[in-house]
Amino acid sequence: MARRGEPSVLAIVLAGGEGKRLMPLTADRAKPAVPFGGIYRLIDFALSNLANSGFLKMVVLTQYKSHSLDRHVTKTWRMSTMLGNYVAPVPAQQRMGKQWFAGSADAIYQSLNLIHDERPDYVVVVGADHVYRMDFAQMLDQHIESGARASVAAIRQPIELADQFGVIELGAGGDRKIAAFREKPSDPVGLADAPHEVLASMGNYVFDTDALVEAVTADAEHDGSKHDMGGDIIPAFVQSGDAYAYDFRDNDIPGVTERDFGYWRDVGTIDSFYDAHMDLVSIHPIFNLYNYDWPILTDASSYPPAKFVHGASARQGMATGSMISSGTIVSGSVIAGSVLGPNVRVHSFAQVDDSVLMDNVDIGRHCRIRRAIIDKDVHVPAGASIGLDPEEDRARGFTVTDSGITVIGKGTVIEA
Ligand code: ADQ
Repeated sequence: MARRGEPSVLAIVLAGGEGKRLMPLTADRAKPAVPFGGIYRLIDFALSNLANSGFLKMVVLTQYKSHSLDRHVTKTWRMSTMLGNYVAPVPAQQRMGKQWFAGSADAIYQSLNLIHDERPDYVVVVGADHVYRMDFAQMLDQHIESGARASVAAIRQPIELADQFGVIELGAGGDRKIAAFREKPSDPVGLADAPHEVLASMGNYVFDTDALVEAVTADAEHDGSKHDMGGDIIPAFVQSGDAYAYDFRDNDIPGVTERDFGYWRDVGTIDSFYDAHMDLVSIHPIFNLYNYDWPILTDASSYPPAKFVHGASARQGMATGSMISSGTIVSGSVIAGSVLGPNVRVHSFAQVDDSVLMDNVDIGRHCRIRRAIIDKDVHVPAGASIGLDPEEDRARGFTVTDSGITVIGKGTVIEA
């Protein structure tokens, strides 16, 4: 419920992404449902940011392999509806015919009934696959002040990544009006004050409600459109002179320090997903999960605390530079620089370095694990090595990135 005098806001979370570049982690789940940081799912960052911003009416548009995403949103983010707040997963509606969603704008078009039911003053549209903290209420304030009909959150990124982002060019006027917007350009132009950088769209938008409804409706009737927010809708607002950029550096978050100021990671590839985990376990975390002034929320499991014991090995089970989730037992083995999810077992004489182990992974005795991501429910048999020899890992059917990260998909059976 909006407080009296405050604008009413509906948040739409785009959570239909396929996440092809995160395979095999997205083999049977949507990208926003991919586990992150031991106990979270990627979508928890977007939903936590919205909740902390005070925007408590959220619809989550899902489509691709949405089962585990639906379950997570329903189970973890269910709210009391007494005050009119909700987080509702909404599967592809197919209201306009049998076709699957064509793109993110089509997803919104097919769900216009949600906007009509809610009749908000503003609609905040956010992606669901980034790791960051952001106060969308500050972006809304600027949106209202600027007179924009559409605002696009913007962050500087290295120019070599321009083909992964919508690239914004500001006008010469010194205000933040967007003069040009090109989705994933192959010939980007650097910024005047930083030729090796571009101003990238973060995929988060604020719209006047009627402007968004008009834009996605007009787009739906346009045959040549890919029905994509970044590719079609934002460029249309730019053309009519109604789009403004919101500079992420203006976003002031409680508890954020110089170390994690401006942190935003698109974890769309295995390497970036892995690197963002290493950011969590660095000594002075550059992404600080322990900032309770802007908490990242998720399901609080009822596992017992993590435990470190002697196993058959004479050495004490131990972990350094690591995050170890509840229910995990490290027995007579050593963990370093790693993130372990809930209910993992690591048995005697094993060594796990610089790795990400998800729920219920079981590491047998004498195993050596290095620079690996092991998805849920994988049992690694005694004596196995993973991440030490890329050729051997590939021969065993594991995914190995060019930078040498080995990934083992959920439930993979590994031969002894
Ligand atoms: P991409 O992430 O490549 O670029 P897209 O694949 O449309 O764009 O994904 C955006 C968000 O929408 C993701 O959260 C995805 O899960 C979701 N999504 C995609 N199709 C959907 C559908 N049919 N239904 C529901 N959800 C859907 C976008 C912008 C760029 C910007 C980058 C920032 O287009 O301009 O720079 O995000 O990472």
